[in-house]
Amino acid sequence: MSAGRSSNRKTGEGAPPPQPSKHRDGFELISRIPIEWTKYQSKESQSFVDITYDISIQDRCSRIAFNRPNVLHAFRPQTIREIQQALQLSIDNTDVSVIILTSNNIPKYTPAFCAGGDQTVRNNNGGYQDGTEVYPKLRVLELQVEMRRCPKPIMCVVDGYAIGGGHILHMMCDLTIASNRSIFGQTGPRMGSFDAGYGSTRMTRLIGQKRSRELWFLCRYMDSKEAYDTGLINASYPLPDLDGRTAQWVRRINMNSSTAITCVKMALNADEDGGGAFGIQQLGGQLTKMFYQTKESQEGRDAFLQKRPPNFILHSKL
Ligand code: S0N
Repeated sequence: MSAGRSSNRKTGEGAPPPQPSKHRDGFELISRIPIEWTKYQSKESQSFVDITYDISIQDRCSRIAFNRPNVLHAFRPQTIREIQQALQLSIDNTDVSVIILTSNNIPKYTPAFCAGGDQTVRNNNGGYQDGTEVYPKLRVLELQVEMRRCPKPIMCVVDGYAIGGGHILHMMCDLTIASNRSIFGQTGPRMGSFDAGYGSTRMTRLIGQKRSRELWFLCRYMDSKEAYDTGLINASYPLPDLDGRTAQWVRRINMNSSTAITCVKMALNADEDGGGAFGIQQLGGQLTKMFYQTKESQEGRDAFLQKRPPNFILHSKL
């Protein structure tokens, strides 16, 4: 019935019947005018040295950017600590629904998203020490988990090298878009290191066993096209389009339900991470948060406080 009605209404007598089209999702109609950033003036963000932190009230997003272009944004403990703080600022800020992780490139230096752990402060006692740690540690592992547990979607915008621990950070993001001059890879077995956690398991889920072993065993790099073809990234765009496409992706996410996105993120995490702390537990936590907002849940608390038996039947919708 609806097909006949739609045919008459939209195409007229004798015209070909309407066909399904992927463009009905409206994605290509979304504005690609680059996001306007407002310098975020909190006490914490003003003291950032290794990163910059900005938000856009209009586009409901934050931008966390590596800012060490002279070392291709290699991270030291201070860099990771600042990203951890910026991530928390983004989580706590109700004006932020999408978080962008990227880098500030300047023409003088090779473009990079992040060249991994800063080898000049890699310590012989099992971690990194730049004078800011009590003892050397692999702080980036904490950040990986925090990104995974972050209830808001994190989108990585890569321009240039994403190597080693920097490559793993892009894999930890929920989405990655990249300029077409970007390069992706691991160097651990050549640099005397490895990541047997998310750095291996996430990659395998993204691109499969054979290609993961190729990236790790050979330390071969992939360009953007190969990275897209294997499923390592979501999209590759010419550099001049990257800011506009970033804006388009953010705006599209923001048109959708943030609660739905959080629950799907947790479910997808649970599929990979299993039960326990990083899987079902987090999905369950989100459900509890929503349950607390129902009359049925509030009845349990209210009855206790009012010293009476609860009447769940009055409020249950099942
Ligand atoms: C990316 C490369 C190929 C670019 O070459 P290009 O264009 O010739 O530039 P360069 O002249 O080499 O670089 C410019 C300046 O940047 C410095 N630099 C680059 N990368 C690093 C780095 N990682 N640490 C410190 N400095 C870096 C260069 O030294 C140069 O400086 P100047 O001008 O002063 O000479 C090329 O740069 C390259 O190959 N870089 C190394 C990339 C790499 O191998 N990264 C991986 C580092 N290791 C990790 O990330 C380990 C992660 C890990 O395994 C892990 C696992 C679990 C838990 C924790 C960890 C962890 O260690 O964090």
